[in-house]
Amino acid sequence: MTDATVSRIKVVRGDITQLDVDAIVNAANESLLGGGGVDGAIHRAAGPGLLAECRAIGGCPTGEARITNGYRLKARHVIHTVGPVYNDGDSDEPKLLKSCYEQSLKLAQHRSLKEVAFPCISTGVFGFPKEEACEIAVTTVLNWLHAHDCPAHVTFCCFSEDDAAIYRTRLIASK
Ligand code: AR6
Repeated sequence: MTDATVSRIKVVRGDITQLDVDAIVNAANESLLGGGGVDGAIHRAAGPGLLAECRAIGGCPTGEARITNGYRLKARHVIHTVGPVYNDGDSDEPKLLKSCYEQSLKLAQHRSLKEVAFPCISTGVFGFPKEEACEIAVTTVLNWLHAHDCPAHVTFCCFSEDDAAIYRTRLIASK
């Protein structure tokens, strides 16, 4: 991968609800009606307007994505994607996780968004192994950025320092 493509990716450790970007991605569930983890944090920070818009959407299948406004967040939009629950690793989990990243990027491109931030989708409550999920996330985002100008920048927002280290190591390896 070229340095120019890799340099469009940033890794930060922190709370995704605090980021001032065009869109943050939410690791949602198929109901789109909120939950725990990053989903709960995003709904708490965005306020009731987000839940109302999500309710009107009426759900989202695993591996797909939907976009809403950001309401009280600094982020202008929220892209809700539904990661797979990790079962045995042999039930399409990798394919579905890849699809989450691609479908989210596709929505960002469609709206001409410049900067999008992702959490580590499926690696909390849904139990996807962190290293394998990072490999899928970074490969999919790098391939997208290599082929598209939009979004211009992608941030991986990791909640723990351990997760951030996994992403930084993976990105260094891709240079
Ligand atoms: N900012 C960034 N990352 C966060 C934050 C935050 N504020 N809070 C947690 N994370 P999870 P999943 C990280 O469980 O595995 C919900 O109930 C967390 O450390 O939020 O896709 C939904 O409604 C982990 O690295 O999402 C679904 O039912 C990552 O976000 C289900 O959980 C994902 O962990 C989705 O499970």
